[in-house]
This record gives sequence, structure tokens and C-alpha cells, in this order.
Amino acid sequence: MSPHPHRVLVVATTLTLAAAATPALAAVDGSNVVISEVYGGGGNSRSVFTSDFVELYNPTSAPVDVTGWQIRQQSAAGNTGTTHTLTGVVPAGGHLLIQGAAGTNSPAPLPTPDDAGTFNFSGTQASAVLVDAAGVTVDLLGWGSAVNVETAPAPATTNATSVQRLDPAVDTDDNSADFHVAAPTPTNSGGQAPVDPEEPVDPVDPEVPVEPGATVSIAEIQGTGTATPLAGQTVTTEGVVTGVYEEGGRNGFYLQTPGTGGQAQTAGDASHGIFVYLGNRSDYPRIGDSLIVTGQAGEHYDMTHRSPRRSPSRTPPSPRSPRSSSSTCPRVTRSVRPTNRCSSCPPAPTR
Ligand SMILES: [Ca+2]
Ligand SMILES: [Ca+2]
Repeated sequence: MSPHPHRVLVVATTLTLAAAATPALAAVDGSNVVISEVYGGGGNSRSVFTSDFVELYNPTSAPVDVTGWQIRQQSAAGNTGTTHTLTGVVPAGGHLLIQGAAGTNSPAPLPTPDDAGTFNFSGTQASAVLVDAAGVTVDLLGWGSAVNVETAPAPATTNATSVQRLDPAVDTDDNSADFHVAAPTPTNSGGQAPVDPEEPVDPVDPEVPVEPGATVSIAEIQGTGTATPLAGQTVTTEGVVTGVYEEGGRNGFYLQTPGTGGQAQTAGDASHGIFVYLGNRSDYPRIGDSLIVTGQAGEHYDMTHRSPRRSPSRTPPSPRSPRSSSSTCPRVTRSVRPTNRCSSCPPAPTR
């Protein structure tokens, strides 16, 4: 063998005195904007978003300009915190996202907020009051052990959860009935919601059989230059097994184009043999087997010291239906189980 690189198929907040209990004059008839969600854990330990937020919802069929309205933050005990005066329009059937204070952790930014303030709700319990430009309370949400609520408080939150309306269009003026606690779902006026930050990325399953690539000859994979012209491509080729290296660290076998073993090679000729790297697969063929193999073409410089652990980017080999040319294995037909190899083939001519 050449000492040069071998072509391989790698199968491869200050508080002020408490305000008097705010009368809840929320629009239970769905005729006005409501508070649809509040998240107070922003930037806290184990938070899922960097900032607190308040999300409003417009259940009506016309946009509502909330410029001049206010969100009044209150502690669970009813002490008045930051008051934020709003700017913006809540689309018909849509949301308005108002970003609050950020914490020291930065797990993820909110979707682009429509407005921003400095309110900083507790991560577990508080009250939020929505007041219109005339000073009338439009909606009120209290959760945890909050004293200022509509009928009864919604459940307490954690730094990883928000209190959100079960159905943004339903307001019965009972926070305990209208809200639940769940992973935050901030949505802005454009309907943009974040990609679930908790969603893990599924690893590629290396055992999923690859689809056959373009069928090419071994000589086409080899090319006549110093590197395969098909590097990185998934290709399918066929040939006869002429050498198997199950031990010794090579982890693969040589595949040769049938009928080429006796031809003299001259400079510039592409090789008709190729090494198929199996990594840590155990399904080695036998010398003389006729195989159709699908894998990724590439260069393998050190066959003897290649780690047997397969790189995730490599595509494992997918021995296909055994097939042989009529001259080397006439008795084998496609009726053989697809995963079988032509184990009954006589040894094929070697180089
Ligand atoms: Ca907070
Ligand atoms: Ca209400």
C-alpha cells in the first residue's frame, strides 16, 4: 500500500406605604385589555429569561392604544413598588410585551419587547395592577400569598415559571381560576414567542441507516489527484471484499471493483480499491463477499491508530442488499435478506 493518505469511505427595587386594596373593575365581558402573563424571576437564580416581563392581551376586535396606561407593581403585602407608564398599541386579538428589570443571570433574552420599564416583581408572589389613562383599574393579578387580588390569588411561581392566563380571552375576576403557573411564554405584538429554551437538541442517531448516495465507482471516489474529489459526500459504491482488518486497529476492509485485481496500474490511473472504515461497528464482511456500501468519502491518514470511537459527524456504513456480478457469485440473488451479505460467494480474485 501507498504510505500516502489513504482514501477511505468513512462509514461512517424602594417601597412606599401600601395602597388601599385596588377595586377590580376588570372587563369580564372581554371588552378591554387584560394582563395575560407576569414573570418575576427574570435574571434570578435558575431563571429562564434575563428580565421580568408583563404581557397584555387584547380580546377585542380592534387595536387598543395603551399609551398613558400604567402597570403598578405591588409586593405580596400590597406595598407599592415601581409604576411604569406604558407606550404602545395592543393589536386586536394580540399581545403587548413589556420588559422589566434584568437580574444578574442572563439565561435568555425576551422576544423583542414592545415597551420596557424598571419594574421588578418578586419571583414567587406579588400583585400587578393595570390602570388606564383615566386612572381606572382595568385588571388586577395577585399570586402566591398576595393580598391584593381578584377574588383569590393565583398559585405562587418560581424563578423558572410565570403566572399566565389559562385562556387569554377569559377573565372571570378570580385570579385563582383564571391563571395557572407554567414555563414563561412571552409574546410580543408581532406574535413572536421565544424558542423553548429548555428544548434539548436531539443528537444525530449514528445507527440510522443512511440513504444511498450517488452510485459511483471506486475509481471515481479515488480520483487521480492527492485527495478524493468526493470528499465529504455520501456515496454508494460496490465491490468485492479483498481484505478484512477486524483486529489491529484498522477497523475496516478493502473493497475492490470486480475484475480489476489483475490489471496493472500505471501512473495517473485511479485505484480500483478502497478502504471502508467501520469504526466500532462489528459487522465485518468476509473476504470474497460482494457488497454495496454507502458511506462518506474522505481521507484517513492513520489507519492503525484511528480511535475506534466513531465521530458523530461520520456516517456509518450501510451494507446494502448483497449483490454480486454473475461471474463471481452466480448463485446469489436479491432474494437474500437485505442485511445478509453474500456469504456464500467464493473468494473473489484479489489484486
Ligand atoms: Ca424580578
Ligand atoms: Ca381580571
